[in-house]
Order: sequence, then C-alpha cells, then structure tokens
Amino acid sequence: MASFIKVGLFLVVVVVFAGLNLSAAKIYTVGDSIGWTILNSPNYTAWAAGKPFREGDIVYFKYNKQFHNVLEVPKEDYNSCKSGSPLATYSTGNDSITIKTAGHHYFICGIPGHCQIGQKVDIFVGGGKATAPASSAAPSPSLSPAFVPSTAPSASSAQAPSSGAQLPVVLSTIIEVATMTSAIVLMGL
Ligand SMILES: [Cu+2]
Repeated sequence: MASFIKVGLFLVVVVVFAGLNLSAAKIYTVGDSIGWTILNSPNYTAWAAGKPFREGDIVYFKYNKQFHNVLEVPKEDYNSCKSGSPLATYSTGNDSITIKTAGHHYFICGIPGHCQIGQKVDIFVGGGKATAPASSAAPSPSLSPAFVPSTAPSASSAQAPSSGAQLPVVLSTIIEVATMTSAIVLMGL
C-alpha cells in the first residue's frame, strides 16, 4: 500500500507539472490589432467567441484614452449599456485586467453611445479544470464531487479483499484531488 501511495504521489507531481504548462496565464489583446475602439465597428462578441479564457488570464485593452475607457459592469448593465454604476473603471489606455474568477466578466466602454454600437465584450471563463475551484465565486459544486469520494474509496479499498478493480478509480481520484489541492496552493503563492 505504501509503495502504491508513492507511485500515486509521483504521478501527482507529473500531472501537476503537466497541468502548470497547460494553464499558464495567457494575455488576450481585446480586438487583437484593432484594439478597443468603435472605428469600423469591431465585433467583440465574435472576437471573444471560442477563446478558451481561463482564470489567471489577462485581457489587455489598448485604446486612445481620450476617446474610450473600460468599465466592468454587471450583466444587466452590459445588456442595457448602462455605465452609471460600474464594478471597476479603467482609463489608462493600456489596461491589463487579470480575470480572477470563473464565469462571465462584462466590459463596456463608458463613453456615451459607444457600447450601444458594439464596444462591449463578454469574457467568459468556463470551469477551468485544475484552477477553477481556487478562487471561484461558487466553488462548492465543483469541489465537493471530487473531495467527497476521495475518502470513501480509499477507506473501502483498505478493507475490501478484492480491491484490485478499484485501484485505478482510487488512483485517479487521488491524482485529481491532489492536483486540485496543489493548484489551490500554487495559486495562493
Ligand atoms: Cu469608446
């Protein structure tokens, strides 16, 4: 059993390092070379579509600060282009915003009329596997399924005479839990 645990831990280390490479933070320049503007009516919904945003990624807004700004707003204000009560305001013209949580992050330009003609973007972070639970606004649904079975199968495998068939399940559960735990610890650094 002890050697099994050692092998499991070794695999965990391998998986964690592999996961780190996959989840290295990316920088997304909103609108790519066009930047954050209303010229030529950029379609930021199309720009954001399909991009695999993850927690820790950075969205970079580059714009002329004389003509634009960036407001993070609630969903309702995003839909109605209301700029009166933003969650955050950015106005340097070179704003790097780290996306820290899963879910939708709504940004609009607060200059009158700009949001209405399309200067708005919804950055959606799906439940990124390893990193999601650490700082998610709603961590419990994703945490509990992985953590609850981790104690149960390993306890039963120690007692059950025919535990061979369960080992792969237990191993993968241990790897998943340890990976998530490591990710949480690493994100806290
Ligand atoms: Cu604008």
